[in-house]
Amino acid sequence: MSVIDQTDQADAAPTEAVRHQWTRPEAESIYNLPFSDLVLRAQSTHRSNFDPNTIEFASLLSIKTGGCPEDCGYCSQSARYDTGVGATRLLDQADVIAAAERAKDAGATRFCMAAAWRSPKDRELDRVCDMVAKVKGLGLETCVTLGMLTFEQAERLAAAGLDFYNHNVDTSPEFYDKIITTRTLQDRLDTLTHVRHAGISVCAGGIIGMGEGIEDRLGMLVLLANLPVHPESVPINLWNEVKGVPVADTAARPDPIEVARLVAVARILMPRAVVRLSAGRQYMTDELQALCFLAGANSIFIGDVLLTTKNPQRDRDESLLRRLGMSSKPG
Ligand code: SAM
Ligand code: DTB
Ligand code: SF4
Repeated sequence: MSVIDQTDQADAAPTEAVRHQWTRPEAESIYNLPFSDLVLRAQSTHRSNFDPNTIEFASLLSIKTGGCPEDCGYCSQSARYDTGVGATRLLDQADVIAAAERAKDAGATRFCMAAAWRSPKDRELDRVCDMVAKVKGLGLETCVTLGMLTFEQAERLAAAGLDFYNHNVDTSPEFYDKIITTRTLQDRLDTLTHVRHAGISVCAGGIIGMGEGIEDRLGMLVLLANLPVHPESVPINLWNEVKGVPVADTAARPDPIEVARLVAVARILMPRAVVRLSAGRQYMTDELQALCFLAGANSIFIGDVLLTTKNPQRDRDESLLRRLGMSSKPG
């Protein structure tokens, strides 16, 4: 039987305690609840921790695209695959600030800057730290995803005022080696520890639809939920199709009900995390997105592109949220 963390439980919501010792069988039995029971439990947990009609808007910018030495089998930016995505240099600060201003005008509250690196070099990190400080000065929350970090690098980002670091576990421990060989899952967990110890909030999630089983999707959530502190943000990405990568040969788009069930499990296992419907919303119907919000998702990326792939158009998102009576500002 799992043990409830007494310290966290004291101030936790009555519907779902914050726990860090979830088991796979527990996650499976929650996932397999009758759908109405599952969604009710997830929605009750959600309401105890968040305004249920508020969605966080995050905006994403690729500050350094392509030419990445890593072999992540899903990614258009790996130099190892012929995907048609070319390598760029690190963007100039002025271009990044201009993009952040546009994102703020479009309603984003968080600005995420992503670089196709295995890990940043010192002089590259200096430039990203300057960008973080400037973007924060616009009144936006800042997030970066730059690959693996040492503790010292995380400390430098913290000193620049960085709010969040995104580094995904991507999939279950069992499926991981089928997708990536150039960095281990432990490497990723080490980076998350460095980020956490530097006092930066953690954004960590993964990808579904690469050919993994439901047990892998749940294994990924259990891994995240059993970190010593839950990630503050959990992005759930549906694999966005990319031609020329290994995952293109194994991918299978998840059944929509499976997606909603998984979001509900993420909400229940990590009651206070902001769960983001991240990549892959372009394949979701409005009805599926509505179900996912009901199941506890409360963040999206806005903007027509993510890094190298598409995201729903702004007018489609606006129409959906209007019809659902949801907005990015608390009601
Ligand atoms: N290079 C850095 C790294 O991987 O650590 C940061 C950028 S990387 C693009 C950030 C995350 O985006 C990956 O860990 C993966 O979870 C997600 N991602 C990449 N390509 C994707 C795709 N085609 N569909 C869905 N998610 C994707
Ligand atoms: C995350 O989990 N999803 C974002 C962000 N973190 C950096 C990236 C999605 C990338 C989708 C594929 C692309 O556009 O190239
Ligand atoms: Fe490189 Fe990140 Fe893409 Fe992996 S996911 S190939 S590390 S850009």
